Amino acid sequence: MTDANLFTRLDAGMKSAARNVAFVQAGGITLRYDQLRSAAGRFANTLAALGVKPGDRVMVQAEKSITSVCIYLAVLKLGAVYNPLNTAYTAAELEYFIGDAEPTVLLISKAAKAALAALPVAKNIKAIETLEADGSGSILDLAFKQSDVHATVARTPKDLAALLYTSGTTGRSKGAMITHENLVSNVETLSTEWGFSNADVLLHALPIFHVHGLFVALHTALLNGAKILWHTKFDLNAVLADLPDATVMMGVPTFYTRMLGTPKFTAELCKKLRLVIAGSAPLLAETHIEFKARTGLDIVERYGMTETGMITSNPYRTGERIAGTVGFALPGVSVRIASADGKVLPTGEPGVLEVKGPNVFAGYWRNPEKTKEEFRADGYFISGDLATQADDGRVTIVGRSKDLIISGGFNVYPKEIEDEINALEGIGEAAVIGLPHPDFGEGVAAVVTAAADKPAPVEADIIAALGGRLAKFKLPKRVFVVPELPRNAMGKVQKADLRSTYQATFKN
Ligand code: MLC
Ligand code: AMP
Repeated sequence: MTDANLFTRLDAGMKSAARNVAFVQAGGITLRYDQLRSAAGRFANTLAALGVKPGDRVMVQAEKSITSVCIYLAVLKLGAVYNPLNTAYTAAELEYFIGDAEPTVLLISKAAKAALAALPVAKNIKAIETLEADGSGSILDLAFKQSDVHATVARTPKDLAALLYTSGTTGRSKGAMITHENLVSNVETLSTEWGFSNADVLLHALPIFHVHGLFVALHTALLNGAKILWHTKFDLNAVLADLPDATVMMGVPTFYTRMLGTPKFTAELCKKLRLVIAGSAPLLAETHIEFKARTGLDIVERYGMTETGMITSNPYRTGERIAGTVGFALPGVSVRIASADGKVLPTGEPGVLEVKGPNVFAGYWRNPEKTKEEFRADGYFISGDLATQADDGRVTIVGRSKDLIISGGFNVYPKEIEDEINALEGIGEAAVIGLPHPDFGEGVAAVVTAAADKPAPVEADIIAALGGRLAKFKLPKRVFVVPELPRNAMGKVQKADLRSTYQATFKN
């Protein structure tokens, strides 16, 4: 059997750049590729000693650090399944993920571990080790005692490499099962399409618990043995300070609107930049145009999903990058536009984008019904994004058929927030909507009614009550109390009316 393990593929790039710098972090911390490879071996032995076997889940809820990248690589090397979680998730949210993913090992900060100890579900985990924001923790202490030699476990293309949770329209998150083939095919395609080489220097300021920062950005750099300017978060001034050394930058639209918001961001800072990628949320055409006017650079907007990796990209080498469009299906990836009942529509007509290819995930974790619902009989995955496709194949995303809010690149499903608000004392009913937001693209807002014979709920009380239960990025930034919600003849809440009533809420 040829080994299809993603680690093996990335390792070829890392090995060829053994003496080159892999990571540079503020404060002078650097790590070479040979050191990264040896750390991956050390952590693989550490996790194996904790009982992790091929196919087991390793759940990681930790702040972004170079140590967590080493652990990610170790999990791949072991043939286990990497299961990263947004660091903003509360203990209440974590309880669900642990019960669902049943990890063998959980890596988490010391503070969060203490909060978790009381949860009955935590008892099923073989080992809970700590990992702090500075990369230290009990897992690192254990790793120092291990050898750095660990043979990579061979995987088939269909074996799982990662389990990534995406929130669902029904309120509960679903684990997307991502295979080695998904990741290898996507990184090879992107590396070629976007012209990566070991001369590249990537400015990495995205979180590494989602597809964009973990797969798109990290994989393209590692595959090529490129240098990574490592930012633990997006800090505008730190990013501007490193920009003159970068050849590639990747970000969500909020990164670019924040950069354009300061006169300190100039063409001079971008003189080495050859590739600027935007995605995870719609990039406003005006941001694309303003970026070009300021820097002379045309942002390459691409489109993707957790379940599919990258699906389309604007052209890097030849062809126009058109503001407001997401470009063409990547090589090997097939897209079509269909009606809600699955009929393929004529060119130019708006409909739901469906996608098929080696990039498309293996289904939802322990959820065959949901998996079946989201796939057509001929294997196309139903994205839930509304799009048009021109004669030449160029795709434009025009909306969403799924009830989803994307705030600063993070997905928020209204149903989950509505369920939490409806469970609060004194609430009649809640409708959660996304409203235009100058920084986050969309901002979360809720419109609520009082329960029968109860006093009008108070905005601050609702936000405070949700605070302990939901991650901060999901919290409504405003709550409006109304006598009743607008409904159509069928009794369905008219969210479009609410969006129009409150559309100026977050405007400057
Ligand atoms: C932080 N906050 C947010 C938020 N991020 N609220 C709504 N939406 C967000 N995205 C909260 C904070 O908790 C804080 O609350 C307040 O808003 C202000 O925070 P901030 O300091 O301004 O935010 P910051 O830490 O700078 O974070 C903003 C950000 C970050 C845009 C840099 O959200 C981010 O890195 N986003 C990237 C998400 C991403 O990687 N998506 C890829 C998904 S993959 P308070 O109460 O403390 O004031 C995918 C597939 C694909 O979609 O195609 O790529
Ligand atoms: P996630 O579930 O976090 O992977 O988010 C995937 C969703 O992000 C997609 O279904 C789209 O709705 C959205 N998305 C990603 N890239 C783009 C883009 N370039 N333009 C518009 N929407 C995007």
